[in-house]
Formats: sequence, C-alpha cells, structure tokens
Amino acid sequence: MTTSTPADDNHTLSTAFDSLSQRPAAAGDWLWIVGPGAIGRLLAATLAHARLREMATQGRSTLPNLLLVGRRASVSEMVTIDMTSPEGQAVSSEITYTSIDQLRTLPYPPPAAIWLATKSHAIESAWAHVAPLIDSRTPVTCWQNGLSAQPWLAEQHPQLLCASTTEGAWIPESTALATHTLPERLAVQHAGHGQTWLGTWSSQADPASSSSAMAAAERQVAWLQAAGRECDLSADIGTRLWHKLAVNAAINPLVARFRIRNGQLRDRPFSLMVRQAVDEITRVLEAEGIAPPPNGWQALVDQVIRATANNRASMLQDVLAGRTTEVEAILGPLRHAALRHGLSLTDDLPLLEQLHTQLSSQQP
Ligand code: KPL
Repeated sequence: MTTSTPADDNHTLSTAFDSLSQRPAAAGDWLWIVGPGAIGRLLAATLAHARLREMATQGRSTLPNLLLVGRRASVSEMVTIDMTSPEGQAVSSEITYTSIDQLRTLPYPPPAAIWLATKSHAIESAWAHVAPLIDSRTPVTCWQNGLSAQPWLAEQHPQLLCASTTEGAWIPESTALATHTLPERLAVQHAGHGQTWLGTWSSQADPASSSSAMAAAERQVAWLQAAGRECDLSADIGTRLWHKLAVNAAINPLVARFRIRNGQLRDRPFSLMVRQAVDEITRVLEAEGIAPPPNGWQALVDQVIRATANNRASMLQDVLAGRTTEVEAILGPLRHAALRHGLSLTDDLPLLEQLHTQLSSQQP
C-alpha cells in the first residue's frame, strides 16, 4: 500500500478555479465540509475528483462546489488534497479552503448543505461559527462517531441528517501539512473501501421539514454514489449509529488503553476482555431496544477486528498523539442508556466503566 504521493505521479485536478486569484463560479450549489481530518479529506477529495470528471466528460456536474473549512489559517484560498486509494493509486484535487474564523468574511453564496466532519467533541465550537451564517432550512449532516454530537445538534437545528460510514481513512504522519508549497497540501490515505448510510435524524416534528430533510438525504446519497462510493439511504440511521457505536465501544477503549493494534485483540488476555465488553454492551443495547445484527454482536465485532487487524484505531491514534479522544462520544451514550434503564455502572458494566475512568483521566 502506498503511503506517500510523489507530486510527479499525481494526476492534479483543479476545481471551479483556474488560478488562485479567481473567485468561485457563481453558479451551482456549495457544500461546506467542516473538519479537514481523515474523513473530511476523504469526502472532499472523492467529491472534487468526481465533479471534475463529470465536468470534463459532460460539461456540467450534478455534484456541488466544495468549500473545505478547518481551524487553521491557510496561506492560500486553495489546498491540494493528495488522496491515496487502498490500491495505492494517488489522486490530487484542488479544493477551496478557509479557516473557520474567516468563514463569515467570505463572499461565497450560502451553502446548499453542510457536512460536519469534525471530531465529536469539536462540534459545539464548529457550530458556534456556522450557525449564524445559515438559516434553519439548510441541511446539516453529522459525520461524527458515537452518539453525542447528533442529539445535541438536533436540539439546535431542525434539518439534521446523520451519516454512518465504514470507510477507513487516516492521515499519513510525514505529510500532515506541507506549507512550503502552494497550494498547501493535505494528504489522506484511504485505508479500505466501506459502506456509508445516510438518513434523517428522527426527531423532526413538522412533516414539511421532515420531507425536505429526506429529499436532502436522497440528494446527498446520490452525490456519493455518483462519486463511486457505496452509499445508501437509511430509514433508521439511529440504529445504524448504535451499531457502529457498539463496534467502536468494543474495540477502541481496549486498544487505546493497552496501546495495541486491533488484531492483537484476538490474543489472550485481550480476547477475554473483548468478550466481556461485548456482553456489557449487549446488556445495554437490549435494554435500549436496539435490534442486534443478524449474527449477533460478538460475530460483528470479531469480523471488524479481523478486517482491521493491522489498524491503529482512531482512539489509539488520539492517545498516542496526546489529543482528546472520543471516549465520551462512544462510552458516554452507553453509560447514560444504562442508567436510564436502571442498570448499575459498576455491577453491570464493570469493564467499560473502568476503561471510561482510565481513558477520561488521560484526556489532555
Ligand atoms: O472505526 C474504527 C476506529 O478506528 O475508530 C474501528 C472500527 C475500531 C477500526 O479501527
């Protein structure tokens, strides 16, 4: 698998801009992707590449113009995303970029949609910048792990969509950001092809708002499909999010605590701990009324461990880099659900509770 993308090998693409000084084409919808982490870069590069391909072959595109929004200021208004596919192919795409602080000063039309791809604990601060710039009809899609950002955002904004994906991506360390070249370069390794589900958050009371959220979800699924990704509409995204949370809760805290790769969970003593974690998770999800996967929770978790054996899971990467982890977004909803259903954290979830305490105490 290729982990770097030598500039000469790259097939450099440009978006609606021909030069750094030009303003974006006025026509067409804009999608803001907030959070240039691994998944944000993967989504931006995927759509930008597909949009340019459509432009080249059909002279127009069904895909939106893209604005990537990050915390850091960039020297230029474009960045290049160097994406390496799981097969080792490198593709580079130029994408309009702004820092979140500059967002309100930019002369761009209001976005047709917003994808929030930050870590779950960064959602409130991202939202504080974005909310004043949009109206209540703008569809906003949460791409966060866990289940803490989504219910919080549903309280703030009526047009809420959620995505759950098994696409794997990470940021190659050596190419985190190269500021000496223009445009600045952001690398992403697409580690493995997966499946994405997109759906509307269920708590929309008003039918008109709910049907326009559904239309937005259908449109966004079509964007990803047009870009060649496996993506489907989910009528029950809440259950999909719980399933992903269950897998993350069985794997991430253990590998982060013991600083091991996912595949080492198949060996003792960790295999016994995975079993116990799955038992505890099952207890909570049964109480919450979440339907199990067809072959049961243990089989699902084993299958993901096998498929990602060589991975350093996201929570381990965060621990190793001294960053805040998503422990609260992943274990928090299980703990709250347990308490809601009268379970005891110490008696019914002893392992998860211990992991929660240990990992929470290590947060920077
Ligand atoms: O999604 C993951 C993560 O790293 O957060 C898993 C499934 C644990 C794979 O590494």
